[in-house]
Amino acid sequence: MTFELQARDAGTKARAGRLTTAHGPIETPIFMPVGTAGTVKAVGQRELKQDVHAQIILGNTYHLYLRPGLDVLQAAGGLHKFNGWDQPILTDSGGYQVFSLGATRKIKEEGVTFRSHIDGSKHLFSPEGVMDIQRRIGADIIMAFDECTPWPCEYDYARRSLDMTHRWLKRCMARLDSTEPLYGYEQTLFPIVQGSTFADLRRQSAEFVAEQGRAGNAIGGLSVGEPAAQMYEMAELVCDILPPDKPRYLMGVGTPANILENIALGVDMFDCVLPTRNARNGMLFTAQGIINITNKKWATDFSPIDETLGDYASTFYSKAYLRHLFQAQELLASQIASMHNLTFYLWLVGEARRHILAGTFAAWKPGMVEQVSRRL
Ligand code: PRF
Repeated sequence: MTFELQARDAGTKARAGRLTTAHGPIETPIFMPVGTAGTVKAVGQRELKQDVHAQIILGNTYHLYLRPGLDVLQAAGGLHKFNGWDQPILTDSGGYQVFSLGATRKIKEEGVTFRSHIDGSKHLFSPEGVMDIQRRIGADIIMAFDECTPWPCEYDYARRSLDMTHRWLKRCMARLDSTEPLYGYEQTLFPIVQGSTFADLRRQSAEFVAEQGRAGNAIGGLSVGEPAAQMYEMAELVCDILPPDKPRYLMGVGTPANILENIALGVDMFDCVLPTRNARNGMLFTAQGIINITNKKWATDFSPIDETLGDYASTFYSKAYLRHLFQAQELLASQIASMHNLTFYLWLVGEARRHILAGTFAAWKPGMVEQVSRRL
């Protein structure tokens, strides 16, 4: 995997780049739609490619391991062959998903034991096991096994957890580097910076991760309930330490405004369930602001969902029709809203990229942050 830095913004720390994987290029900054169980909920692969213009999607180790399971995925020849998505895929390590299981999981040095949310069966995820699982799933970018600390978090807990996440990273690297890809193409490991909202821990973690010299790096443990100002402070501190010639991925972020602000701090890659999850509840992100499409005020608004984007879902269907579909609990409501929100997120990072390349990002960003945060 290679990363070419194409431009740096003069007024902020924003960058534009091109990441090349075995399944094609990714132009950064980029948003990656979340496809937890090998499907981006309510959006088909053809629409993801042709309408949404997604360049890379996410999968989750935890969900795919439990269902359909590794035997099925391996028999298919990996996740790309199984779901028909022939562009890049990233899998999260399952750490984050397992930790959110709450009472049914136990964290130890060896790894995490947990119970399946599907049938209650007991499992162990260890750094080595999670590397083996991600080999069998076959994503282009695979994530280290980490602990995402809750927020707020005691300093002592955060420090001990961070040390364990660093030991786990070493174990992940040893395992990955001593095994071969199963499907003939390269798989790249991204380590994850943790350290909660403690500046000294974040600095220590960013330095440790930078020293490992992997092809890309991630920032975890943010957007877990802390105030946005603290998220930005930690992201900036970490970006300033991580190597400039490698892509930086901020995990699980965020709102359109969060994404623009973090691009300005030097983040290149994002993922979040917000555009798809909120779409299914009728919350639409548009270039004019945020819409709750179930609101009565849209009942006779026959204008397109968002003319700015120019894609199929956003221009073909009207606000009034989409509202009706939600009122009637029609399945098409989720499809249109999810396609639209994802198209908007990809449009937004594309615009950011265009402005970085043109040298106008710093001047463009504040107005756009305001515009996309408005409630209509
Ligand atoms: N670690 C992992 N996945 C994640 C996170 C993390 O800290 C987050 C935090 N926002 C989202 N997804 N492995």
